[in-house]
Amino acid sequence: MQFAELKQLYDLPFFELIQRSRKVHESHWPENEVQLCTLLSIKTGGCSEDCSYCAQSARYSTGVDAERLMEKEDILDRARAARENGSTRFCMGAAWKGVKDGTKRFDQVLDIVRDVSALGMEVCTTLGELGETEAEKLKDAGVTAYNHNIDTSPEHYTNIVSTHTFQDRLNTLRHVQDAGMSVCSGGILGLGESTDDRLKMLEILSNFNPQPESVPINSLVPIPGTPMAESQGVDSFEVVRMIAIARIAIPNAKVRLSAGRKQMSEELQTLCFFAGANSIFYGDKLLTTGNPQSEADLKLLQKLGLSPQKPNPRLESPDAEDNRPLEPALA
Ligand code: SAM
Ligand code: DTB
Ligand code: SF4
Repeated sequence: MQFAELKQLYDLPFFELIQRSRKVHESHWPENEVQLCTLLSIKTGGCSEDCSYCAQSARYSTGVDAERLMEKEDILDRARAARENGSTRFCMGAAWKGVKDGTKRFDQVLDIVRDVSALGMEVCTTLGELGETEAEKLKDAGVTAYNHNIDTSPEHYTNIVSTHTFQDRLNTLRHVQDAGMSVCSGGILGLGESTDDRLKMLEILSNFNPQPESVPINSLVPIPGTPMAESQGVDSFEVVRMIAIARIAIPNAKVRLSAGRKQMSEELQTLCFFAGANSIFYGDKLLTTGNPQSEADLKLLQKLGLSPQKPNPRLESPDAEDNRPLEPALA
C-alpha cells in the first residue's frame, strides 16, 4: 500500500478503522488464535551501536553489563522449556552490530541454531547485520525467520541511530529474503516520531516483496541512561490504530504485539487483538526488560476465548509475487 492510502486509513474514525482491520483479519487468519513466541537474549549488552532506545548499547550507562555468548546447553534448556510451555517460536537475540562468516562467534551461533532447530519450533534469530553468505548459512543451519526491524521512517532513523544507516537495514533484509528465510521486521512507537513517520515505516514494510512474514510493533520501554529515557509514552489508541493499519496493509503477516505490553492494560491488549494482533512474546522477560507473567497471559487469553496457535509444520517463507518490485527501496 502507498502512503496516501495508509493516511486515509489513519484518518478514519476509530471504530471504522478497527472494523475494517477485523474483517481483513477474519479473512486471512483463524479468528481466535494467538502465536506465543519466546525470546532469549543469548548475548547481552556491550553492543557497539548507538541505537538511542537500547539498553544494550555500550555507549550508555544503563546498568546492563556486557556478557558472553550463552552456553549451547543452557540455550537448549531454555528452548525446550519454551516448547513445553506452548511456544511455537523461539527467538534468539544478540547485541551485536552483526555477524561475519569465518569467525568463531558465527560458527558457535550456527552450531546453536542447528540444535535448536531440531526441537521442532520456528527458529528466529536477531543478530544484527548479515551479508549474503551469513544469511545463506543461517538458513542452512535451520533459521526460519530473521528479525531485523526498520524501526521507524528513513527520515527519522538518522535521529535515532548514527552507527549504521536505514539502507544498511534494508540490505540485510534483502539478504535474508534472498536466502529464503522469512522476514520479521517492524518497529518501535514512541521514539519522538510523527504519525507520518509511522505510516512511512508501514508503507515500506508493506512494499517488501514478499511482504514480511511477521511485523513486531514495539512500544518504547524507556531505559534510564539512554537518550530516549524521558520519551513520552504512546497514546493507547495510536497503538491500536497502528496495529489495525499493519493488519490491513500486510494481511498475511503475524502482527506481533511486542515490547511494552507490561505497561499496557488487559483492555488495551484486547483491543489490539481485536484490531489484528495475533502474536505475543511470552515469558516474563524480553531481552533485558520485563514482560507480563506467563500465567497472566494465559489467563487473559482464556478470558477472551483465544488459544495459542498450533505449530506451523511447513515453516516456509512466503513466496514473492511477480507483480511487486524486487528491491525494498527507500520511498
Ligand atoms: N542487535 C539486533 C538488532 O539491532 O537488530 C537485535 C536486537 S534489538 C534489541 C531488536 C529490536 O528490539 C530493535 O530493533 C527494537 O525494535 C527493539 N527494542 C530494543 N530496545 C527496545 C526498547 N527499549 N523498547 C522497545 N523496543 C526495543
Ligand atoms: C522485537 O521487535 N522486539 C523484541 C524482539 N524483536 C527481539 C525485542 C524487544 C526488546 C525490548 C527491550 C529489552 O528487553 O531490552
Ligand atoms: Fe545493538 Fe541492536 Fe541494541 Fe542497536 S538495537 S544497540 S544494534 S543490540
